[in-house]
Order: sequence, then structure tokens, then C-alpha cells
Amino acid sequence: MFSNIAPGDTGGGGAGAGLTISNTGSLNGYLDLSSINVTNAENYNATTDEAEAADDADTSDVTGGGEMGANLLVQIWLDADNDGVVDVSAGNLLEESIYPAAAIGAPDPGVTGVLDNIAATYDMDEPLGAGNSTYIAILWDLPSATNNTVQGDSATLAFTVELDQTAD
Ligand SMILES: [Ca+2]
Ligand SMILES: [Ca+2]
Ligand SMILES: [Ca+2]
Ligand SMILES: [Ca+2]
Repeated sequence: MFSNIAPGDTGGGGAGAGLTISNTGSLNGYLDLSSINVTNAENYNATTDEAEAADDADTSDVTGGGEMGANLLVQIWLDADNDGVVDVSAGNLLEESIYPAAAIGAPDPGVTGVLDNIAATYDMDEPLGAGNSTYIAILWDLPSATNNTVQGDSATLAFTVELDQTAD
């Protein structure tokens, strides 16, 4: 989703940048995320990535994997109004933060979740009425202190959206 990012870069958000989740059925549902998986790739090029090798003890995709997911900070949230902004009132959430997990009304944790540490499931039971839509969006931040270990690395986040008929 994002490429050529460097330490100190932030991004994501923006109006309409969210993933649209629609309940096209005739029954009200409850939204969960499952089968969440982060895959880290090293993409090491021996002729151009010498700076990476100086910091990264293992540049092998086979045995080491990349370090992007261990360094990239994210916030994934239910952007109910699809404006690309985590809406808050006096620092407290008006929209549910999925990761880091924080309910509406709780303090906004901000873009502080290490991507690799995301849980495998989020049993949110977010109500989604028949014919309605909501949006899942992500903000990211690669801290400026990140060293060359992430040079060329990539991380892929995959998840499944589940819509259950009961809050379970
Ligand atoms: Ca590595
Ligand atoms: Ca919003
Ligand atoms: Ca690396
Ligand atoms: Ca559930």
C-alpha cells in the first residue's frame, strides 16, 4: 500500500483512503477482524544494499526476514465518517481504534502500534446495519531513529473481515 518510505516519514489517512466495508445483506451484522497476518520480506540486493548489511545481522529472506514490521508504527481504526482522521474530543476517541485497541471514549493511543505485534483477531462486534457501510483506515509512522536495517524491506498486512449475525 505504501512504498519508498524512509525513517521520519509518516502517512496514511486522507479522506476516502479507508477500506470500505459494506453490509449488502438484509440482516444487521457485527464486524470482526480475523486471520490477521504480517509478512516481512527482506528484498536484499548485495550490490546496492551495503548500508543495510552494516546494521542487519541477517539479510537472508530465508532465515531472517525483513525488519519493517518490527519498526513500523501503525494505528488501524474504524473511520466511521471516512474522513481519514481519527476523530477525538478532548483527546478521547469518537471512533474505535482497532490497533492499538481502544474503545470510543477512551484516550486516543495514537500511531503507536508496532506492526509485528498486531493480534491475530479483533473480536470487535462492531454493529453494521443492513445496507450500511463503515471504513477501516490506517495511519503509519516510521520513526526517524530507524536504522538501515529496514532498507529495501517490505511488510504486508493481510486480514479477513467477518460479518456475523450475532455479537459473539
Ligand atoms: Ca534481516
Ligand atoms: Ca474519522
Ligand atoms: Ca533488513
Ligand atoms: Ca464477534
